[in-house]
Order: sequence, then C-alpha cells, then structure tokens
Amino acid sequence: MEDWYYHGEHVFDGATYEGDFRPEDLKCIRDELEFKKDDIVVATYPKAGTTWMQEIVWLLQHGPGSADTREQSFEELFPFLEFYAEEKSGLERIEEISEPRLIKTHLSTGFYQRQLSGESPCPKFIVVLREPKDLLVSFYKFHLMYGPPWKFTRDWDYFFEMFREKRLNFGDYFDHALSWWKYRDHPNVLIVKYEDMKKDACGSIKAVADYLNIPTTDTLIQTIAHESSFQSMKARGTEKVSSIMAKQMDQGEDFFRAGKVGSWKDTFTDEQSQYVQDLTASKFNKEGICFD
Ligand code: PPS
Repeated sequence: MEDWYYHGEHVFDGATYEGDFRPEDLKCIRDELEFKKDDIVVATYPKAGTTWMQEIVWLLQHGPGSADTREQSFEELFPFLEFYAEEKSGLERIEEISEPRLIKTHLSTGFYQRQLSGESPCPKFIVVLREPKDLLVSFYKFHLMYGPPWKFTRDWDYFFEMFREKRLNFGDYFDHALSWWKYRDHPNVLIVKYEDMKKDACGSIKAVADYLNIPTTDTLIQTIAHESSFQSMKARGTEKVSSIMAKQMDQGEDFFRAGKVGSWKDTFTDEQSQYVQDLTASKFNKEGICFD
C-alpha cells in the first residue's frame, strides 16, 4: 500500500505535524512567545478531552449560561495557539482576546521550556490525559471526519502502524504525555484525567476551580457539570467549538462522537491491544500514570 501523508506534513523537533501547524509558528512559540502570567492554557494531546476542559474553564470564567449565549466559536474566544487557518495564526488570535486569555495547545513541554523553567512568565497549564486505546480510536475516527485535502484515506490498521512508527500528527502520545507528567508537581501545571472527569465531573471541576483560584459553591459546580456534559455540548454543536473545523469536516460528521470510556474494544485487534497494553505498563504505569 502506498504511504499516506498529512496535508503539508513536516517534522519539527522530531514530531510530525500537519501543514496547518506551520514551522514558523512552532519556532516562534518555542523560542519567542511571551505569555502573560494570567494566561490559562489547556495543554493536551489531540483527543484527550481538550474541548471538554475548554468548556469547563470557559464556564468557570464566564459563569453558567455563558456557553449557550456565546456567539463566537472557541477559535476566536479560546484560540488554538499553533493552528494557522483562514489566513490567521493562533499567535495573532491570542493578541485579540481579553484577559485572562484562554488558550488551547496540543504541543508538548519541549515548546514551553522557557516558561516551565521560570525564564519567562509562566501561564497556568491544565493538562488532560486519556487512556491510550480510547484516545487512539477517537483520533482515528477524527481523521475520518475530514473532507479533502485533509481526508484520511486509509483504514484502522494503517492508522495503527502510523502510531507504531510515531508518525501521527503531534508525535507520539506516550512521549507527549510523559513530557507533561514530568511537571506534575510544578505549581503552574494541573493534570486531570478524562476517566476521572467521567467518573466524577464535579470533583474534577472543583479541582480546576481551586487551581485557578475561582470561588465556587456546590450549586455552581453542579450547574457547570451539567452545562459541560457530553449531551449539553453535543446539543450546542461542532460550530460552537470550531467554525473552521465544522467547515473542514465532511457533511453530517459530529465532533461529539461517543464521549465514552472503553469504546476501543470494537476497533482494536488482540495483537494491537496487547501492544498498547505493554506500552502503557512500561511507559505510563511505571511512572505512576494509571487509568482505572
Ligand atoms: S481535539 O480535537 O483534539 O481538541 O479533541 P478533544 O476535545 O481533545 O477530544 C475529543 C473527544 O472528547 C470527547 N468529548 C467529550 N467526552 C465527554 N464529555 C464531554 N463533554 C466531551 N466533549 C468532547 C469527544 O466526543 C471525543 O471523544 P470520542 O471518544 O471520539 O467521542
């Protein structure tokens, strides 16, 4: 089978990126970008639960009801730092929003060394981790949602080989997650797991609120849990997340796909499952990252 490549694919610092993540923007983020110290950055590998966390942070900042009344999508209000689309970069978009700025990134800590080492103002990073098999299936299904020229024209087995060869967009999930896990005790890094959010949304929302020094009541937390639930977000639609993504996706595709824990079982072969299980044990469990 002929190789498949992302649209405009390139390699930067050893990881693969699709062309909308331009080398010049990645270089600027790594070497020059100065954050404001009140910036809040949701930092995740794709499909870990980024958008869910963005909605929680948005609701904590703007209050109940603010997701329903929000007229613009997260592209404008909670920009994706390294994403260049519709002739504007995320770097330009973050200059246009009010403070405290809310920012999304899929980059690993290699890009934020100056901030994490204290050399430059450090934003508040919120990292979401997700069980690898569910994350990979979600990432694969997401690849299938796009129309040309982004369309993924191969099957699950091919996608899995891309994962094995560390050729997926944004590089290897294990490397990425471990890069953040190393900073789990850093005062400006909070790590939350998707599975814990599913089990106890209120507890996770409270942890985020405390980290951001936002006062809460039980009622507020419960309301935010409801307004950021899968059903509520799905009902609001993909457009509320990203109007650009909605245009790039094939008609009828829904970004809010399953929102479940454990749905990998329908897709993985036994061999693939064992391979990821072994990696999870040797790379994650050994370091204390567990999903139960
Ligand atoms: S992206 O494109 O990288 O920003 O995607 P990301 O937001 O990280 O992940 C998308 C997956 O998260 C699911 N999702 C949710 N699950 C539970 N609750 C809520 N509120 C929620 N919002 C989004 C979404 O459905 C994707 O997972 P899958 O397994 O594909 O359904």
